[in-house]
Amino acid sequence: MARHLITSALPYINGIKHLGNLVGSQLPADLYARYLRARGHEVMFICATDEHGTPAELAAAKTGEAVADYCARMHAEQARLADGFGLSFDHYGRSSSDRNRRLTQHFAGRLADQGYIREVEEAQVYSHADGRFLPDRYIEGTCPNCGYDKARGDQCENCTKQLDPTDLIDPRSAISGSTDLEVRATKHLYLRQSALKGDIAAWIDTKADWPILTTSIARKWLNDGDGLQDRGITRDLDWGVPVKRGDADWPGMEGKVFYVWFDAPIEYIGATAEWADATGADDAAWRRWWRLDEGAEDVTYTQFMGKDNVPFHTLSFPATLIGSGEPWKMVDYIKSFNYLTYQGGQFSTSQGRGVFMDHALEILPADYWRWWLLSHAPESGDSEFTWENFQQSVNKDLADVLGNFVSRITKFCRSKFGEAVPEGPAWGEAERALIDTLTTRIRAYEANMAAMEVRKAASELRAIWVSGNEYLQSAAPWTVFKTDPDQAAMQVRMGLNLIRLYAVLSRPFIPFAAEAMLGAMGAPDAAWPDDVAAALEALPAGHAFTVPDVLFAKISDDDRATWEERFQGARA
Ligand code: B3M
Ligand code: ZN
Repeated sequence: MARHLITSALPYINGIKHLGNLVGSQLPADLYARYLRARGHEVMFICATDEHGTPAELAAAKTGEAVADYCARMHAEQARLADGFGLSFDHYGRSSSDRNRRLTQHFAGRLADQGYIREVEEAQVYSHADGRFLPDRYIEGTCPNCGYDKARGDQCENCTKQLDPTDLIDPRSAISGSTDLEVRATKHLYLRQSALKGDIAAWIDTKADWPILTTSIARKWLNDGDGLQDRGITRDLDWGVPVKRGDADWPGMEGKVFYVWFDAPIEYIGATAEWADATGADDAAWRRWWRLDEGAEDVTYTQFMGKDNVPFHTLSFPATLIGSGEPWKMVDYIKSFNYLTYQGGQFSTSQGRGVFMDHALEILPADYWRWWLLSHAPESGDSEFTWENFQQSVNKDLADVLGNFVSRITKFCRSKFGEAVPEGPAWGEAERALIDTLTTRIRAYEANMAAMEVRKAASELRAIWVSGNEYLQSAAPWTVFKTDPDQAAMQVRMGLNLIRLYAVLSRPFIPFAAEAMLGAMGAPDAAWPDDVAAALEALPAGHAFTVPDVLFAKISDDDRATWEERFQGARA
C-alpha cells in the first residue's frame, strides 16, 4: 500500500472561514484523505492555522486582545469547526508553534549558507506617533494607480495592484491614523528566487500531469515581465518568527521577523513534527514523510489550495526547499480550485458576506454542506452558491434518493420480516444485472476519486444511489410480498446490503450519515467493496439491524427564505 502525504492550504487565523474557503482546500483534501484511507493506504493529512503577519496583529488589535491570546482562541475555534465538519486531519497545527519557529530559522540559515539570501538596504515607512515601522497593511493611503483612497501598503483592494508602502500617496498609519511619517532606511533579507529560476522551471516541466489551472499560474509568474523576482522575506513586526540564522543571531536583524508567506508553508513540515510531539512519536516518525534520505522516497505528496495560493506553492516554497540544498520532499501534485461565489456576488470575509463555517453548522448538519460543496466544487471554473440550488440538491440527492431508499427498505423489512436480514432464494437476473451496473459505476467512481475529479466522483456516487432506487422501484418487494414473500425477502436482503455498500462508498463525502447507516446495519467496520458481488453478501440472513432515524430532513421553502434573508447582509 502506498504512503500519501496530503496538505490543505492553511487557513488564516483572522476570523471564521466561509464556505468558499472551505471548499477551496480543506474539504476536498479531506475527501481525498478519507478515500485513500478507505482503500487501505497510509495517510498523513496535515493542516494548521496560519497565524503570523499583519492580518493577525490587526485582528487582535480590533478585539483588544494580545495577539498571542487572540491566536490561541481563534485556533481553538477553528479546530472546533473543522471537527464539526468532519475534517479528518491527522494533526491541526499552528504556524506559531515552536517546531515551525525552529524549522523556519533552519531554512533561513541553510538558504544563507547556500548563497540564496541577500541583505538589502530598504526604504520603509516609520511612524513617529506609533514608534514603529509600518509594513503591509499597517499603512493606508491613496493608490497611485487608480486613486482609491483606502489602498493598503501591500495591495490596492480596488484595482488589485500590488504595492509597496512607499508607493502610497498621502500615506497614514492604519493604527493611529497619524501622518507624521518618515521614510527610513532599514535592512531586510531577500530570497534570491531569480537565482533559482532555472531549477524551479525544470521542476515544473516535470509536472506534465498537473491541472492546467495550476501550471498556467506557475508559468505566468515564472515567465511574465521580469520573471521570478527576489522577494523580501523579513518584516519589521513584533509578531512572527524572529529572524535567526539557524540557531544563531543574525546581526542587523534584531527585532525583525520572517514574512508570513515565508514561514506558513514551512508549517506543513512543522505541523507534521507537531503531530509527532502530540502522539509521542519520535523525530524519525515525521521525518519519514519529509526527508528523501530518511524514508520519504515512496511518499506521494498532494497539496490542495485555492488558485490565489498557487504562486506561493509552485514558486516560493519550492525555492525555499530547493535552495536549502537538503533532500526535502517536494509536492507531487497540486489540486487547485477556482472561487465559489455567493448569490451572484462574492463571499467576503471583510464584509461578512455569505455563509461562514460556524453559522453553517448552527443551521444544518455538516453532511448537507459537504455534499453540496463537493458536488459543486469550483474545479473547471467558478461556481455559485444559491439557496435555491442548495435546497434542490439536498432535497433531491440526499433526502429523496439516498435517505428515502434507506428508510423505505429498513421500515418495510421491519414490518414484514422483523429487524434481521431475511433470507429468500439466491440472486435472480435483476440482481445480477444490478451487480454488473454497480461494478462498472464503482470502478468509475474509484477512478474519479483517484484523479481528484471531485464533481465527477460526486455524480458517479449519485448515479450509484439512483441505481439502487431504480432496482427497488422495479423489484417492488411491497407488491411481490403479497404473492411471493420468499422472493420479496431476497429483494429486501439485497436492499439492506445495498445500504451497507452505499455507506462505505459515501463515507468520504458524507461521513456522519454513513456512520449512522453502518451503525444501523450493524456493520461499523465495513471494508471497501473490491468485489461488489461479495460486498452484497456481507449481511447474511439473520443479521440484525435497526431502522435509523431520518438521515436527511428536507429543507422547506420557509427555511430557505429565512436563511436567505439572514445571510444576505454582513455577518453579525
Ligand atoms: N493562509 C492564505 C489563505 O488562507 C494562506 C494560505 C497559506 S498556505 C501555506 O488563502
Ligand atoms: Zn488602485
